[in-house]
Amino acid sequence: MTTTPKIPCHIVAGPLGVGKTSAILDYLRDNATNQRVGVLVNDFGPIGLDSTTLQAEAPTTKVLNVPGGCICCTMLAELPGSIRRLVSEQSLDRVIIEPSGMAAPAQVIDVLRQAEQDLNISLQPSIVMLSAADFDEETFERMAYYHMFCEAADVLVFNRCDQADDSKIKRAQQWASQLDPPKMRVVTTSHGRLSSELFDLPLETSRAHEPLVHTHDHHDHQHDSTIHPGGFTLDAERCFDEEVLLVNLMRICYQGIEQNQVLRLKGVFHTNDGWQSIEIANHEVSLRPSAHRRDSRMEWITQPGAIDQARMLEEIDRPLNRQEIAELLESR
Ligand SMILES: Nc1nc2c(ncn2[C@@H]2O[C@H](COP(=O)(O)OP(=O)(O)O)[C@@H](O)[C@H]2O)c(=O)[nH]1
Ligand SMILES: [Mg+2]
Repeated sequence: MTTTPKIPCHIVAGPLGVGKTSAILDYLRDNATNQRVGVLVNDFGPIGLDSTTLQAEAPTTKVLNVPGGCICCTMLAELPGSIRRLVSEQSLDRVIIEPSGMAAPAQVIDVLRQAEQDLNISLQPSIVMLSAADFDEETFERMAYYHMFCEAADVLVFNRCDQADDSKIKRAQQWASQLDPPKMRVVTTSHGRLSSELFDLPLETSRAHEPLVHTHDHHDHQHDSTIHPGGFTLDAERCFDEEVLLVNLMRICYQGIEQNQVLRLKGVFHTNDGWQSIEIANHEVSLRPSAHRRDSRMEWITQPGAIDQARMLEEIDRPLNRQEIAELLESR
């Protein structure tokens, strides 16, 4: 019999772009100095940008990426092995798992629960994030997509409250408080700022050890073959023009590439204004200084067709043309 204490293991789930990585980073900022945290990220793209960001911003944290590509399906099969790798390399006080936004959280929880004993981990109350800005009673009642996330939540977080008005936030809280079985906590926040206490909720009161009430079985979760990930890495020496990058990103965010929509895009670039982290999420472009500066890299998901590396590079580095800029500004 081993008497090694079980390692608390958390899952932070939710749709693509809702703020999962932001929440994990926020936790690490406050806690990574006094405990050894292992983070397992299943990012959407083949490059593993979230894990790179996490590693750059929280260097003492052990970060492991489970490569995406085939997204949910791959991750489920590889999850126990990845956790084993993470915990065997060094002793950890805690493990946090960020499943891809495309994975059904209940399935991830089921896989973890089956492997709990074997991996010497103890599954903690699940944290599931949704966007307060997306809240609407009718939609949340109607769509299996939202049921899937809400049912798997022990702690339900409405993030992006900065993008929702007060009455919407109140209605979201009200709606969530009537869920059955009741949630351990319903939290509203912005930018993934969560109280660290949510990672220390007592297990006794958690529903984590009861079987989840599955109203949707595995067949409900089908791989969406119209969604295509892509990515590239480039030598650190190559320097991009920040303005060119930004304008091109705006174009592909608002207009797509040919008939394809860019659902999500993330990258880190060496520019004439230093290293910048760029992003398309929720139909918005953002750019901010980056801690990562080893190489330029980017990944994306498009729908309904795939965009290859060469084409994407050409799109983001395309020389600017005044008329195009004027049209772009007008179309906003
Ligand atoms: N306005 C706003 N942006 C947010 C919020 N939370 C996260 N973001 C931004 O949304 C983007 C996606 O967040 P991320 O944490 O990577 O989402 P993930 O895909 O769930 O891991 C990033 O650019 C974040 O900075 C929020 O509450 N409000
Ligand atoms: Mg993420």
